[in-house]
Amino acid sequence: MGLIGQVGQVGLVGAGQAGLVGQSENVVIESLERAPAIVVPLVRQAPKETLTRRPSPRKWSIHEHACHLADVQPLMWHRLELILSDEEPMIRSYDPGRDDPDDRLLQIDLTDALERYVRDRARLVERLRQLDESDWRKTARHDEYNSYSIHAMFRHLALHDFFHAYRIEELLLRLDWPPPLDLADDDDDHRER
Ligand code: NI
Repeated sequence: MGLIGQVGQVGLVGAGQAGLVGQSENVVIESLERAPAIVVPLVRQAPKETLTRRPSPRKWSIHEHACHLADVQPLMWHRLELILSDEEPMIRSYDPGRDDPDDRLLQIDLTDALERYVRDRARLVERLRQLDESDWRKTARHDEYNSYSIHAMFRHLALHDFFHAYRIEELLLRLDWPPPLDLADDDDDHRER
């Protein structure tokens, strides 16, 4: 069976589990549900010496990318409730570079942030599973996007997890920085590239 067929099957299983919505909503929920299991161990691999080290003065460290992922979740929760309750919701964009002091994320405790990320995400996934198809189609105006629905917002959040995870991984694997913690400790058999 080709890849498309397999993807279709996975989607059908997901749709059967939730019932309220179709495959495109369920894959978004499943991605949001699974992301912390990739993101948190990835962050935990960062050696102490490089955890808060910025690759350049204006670029975030691993610590900052991780804390940012925890930070945006209350914002998304708030947007969801606004779109569900308001007749003509208007969303104002959030840009940490524009809206926050430069060192704000460095002041946050990483362990607290990762715990919030996991806890808030579980709560969000539970909330999303209560929505029906018409909720997912609800829209808002957004000051930086030409269209914005609940579906688009949470697909964006799912992609956003991995956008920052990718940046974290780039920093973890930098040739001129110390290697990630358990890769450095593992024997060669467990190494993957
Ligand atoms: Ni971001």
